[in-house]
Amino acid sequence: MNRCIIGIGSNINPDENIQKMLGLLAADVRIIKVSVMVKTKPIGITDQPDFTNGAVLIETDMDVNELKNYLKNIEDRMGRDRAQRKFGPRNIDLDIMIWNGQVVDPDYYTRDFLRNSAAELGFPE
Ligand code: PH2
Ligand code: MG
Repeated sequence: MNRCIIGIGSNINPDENIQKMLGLLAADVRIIKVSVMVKTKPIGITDQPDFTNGAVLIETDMDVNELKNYLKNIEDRMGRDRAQRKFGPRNIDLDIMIWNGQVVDPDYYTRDFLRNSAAELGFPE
């Protein structure tokens, strides 16, 4: 069994989209804990709505690549527009941040909200 902390971001109908995403996720992995969601100022492209960011701790039998593809599939099912700019608005963004106790997303080191969410979910041990 693998343990993973997934970073969550949204700046298009965030409350609705994050709830919907958690419902989809719960069908396929074991959700252990969801962090609080916080409002954050947009990084990169600043001329866009504020983000809601948080994270979720899960357990899954999927390996890291399977989970990556699975999360992409959730983003697609939720109608994420991949024509948007890299740092532009998104209705849901899911990034594997911690995999079995290892940081795998470099944004962890530069974004306070990611470190805060991970800490709330017990990382580092
Ligand atoms: N994600 C981005 C670009 N900018 N800004 C905030 N506040 N939160 C994000 O999750 C975020 C962002 C693309 O990865
Ligand atoms: Mg992201």
